[in-house]
Amino acid sequence: MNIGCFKLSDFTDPDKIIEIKSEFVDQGIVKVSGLFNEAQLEQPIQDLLAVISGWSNTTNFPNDPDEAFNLLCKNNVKSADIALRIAKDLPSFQSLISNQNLYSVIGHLLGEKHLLSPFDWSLFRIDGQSTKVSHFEWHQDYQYNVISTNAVTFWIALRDVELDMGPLKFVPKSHNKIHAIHKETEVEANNPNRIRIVKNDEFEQLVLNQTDVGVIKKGECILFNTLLLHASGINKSEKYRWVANGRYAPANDKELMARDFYMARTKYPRFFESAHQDLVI
Ligand SMILES: O=C(O)CCC(=O)C(=O)O
Repeated sequence: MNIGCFKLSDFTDPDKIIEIKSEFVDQGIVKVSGLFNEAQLEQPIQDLLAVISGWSNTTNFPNDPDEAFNLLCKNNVKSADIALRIAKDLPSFQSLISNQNLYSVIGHLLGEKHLLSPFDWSLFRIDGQSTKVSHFEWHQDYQYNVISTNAVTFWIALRDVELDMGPLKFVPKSHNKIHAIHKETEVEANNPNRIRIVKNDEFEQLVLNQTDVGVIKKGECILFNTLLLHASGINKSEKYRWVANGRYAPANDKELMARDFYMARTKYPRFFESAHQDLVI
């Protein structure tokens, strides 16, 4: 097993909470099941299909999400990108990522009651053979969002993610420093790899310890520290990988408060460069 697996009911037992927190602090990542019900997981997919079915103007639009998305990509690759933007704005997606169980579990991991979730940094991901544009190279989330160095990324499987579907790759225990990045000359807001980590000897050594999260069943949720090195696995299957992800951070983080809650946003994607000038090469 590559990752510590826990369930929602574990968070009612104080001893178990200590165990989960210590796993999270040590490894930088855990998996939690039982946070969401079937309807919460299914509604964003169904709502997205309904919107894109109307938009694509296709008669007999498939009911099967994989077939429907495949048809959309085949008709026009750009449509897939647009669909992902629509998906993030669906109230059922917003409701999924604001789920109370998710909030409470992350609150336990951080030992905090009040959390913030900057919605710019949530993603509805549908990754398949035809959507390679969304593939993430090795990175830390912090440089993208600059929320807090202890922010937690959540990654919810909306459908089973099998081994051939590109399980998320990560380096255990790699969450103890902010890596330097290259200075970018052009801002490409929609390029997932617009922030490039400096691949020095230390980085190369770290990625030798890479592993992946393995099979993730529908509804299971991976939680990891914003400094954990991670990357997309490649989906080699015929199916799509349906995932919702986003970030939560303590509302009382000292650095965040000192910056009057200023953080990177879609509008200010290069904030890391001014907040951490010493880490831009
Ligand atoms: O799901 C993936 O493949 C990668 C997601 C990711 O790296 C991120 O959102 O930071």
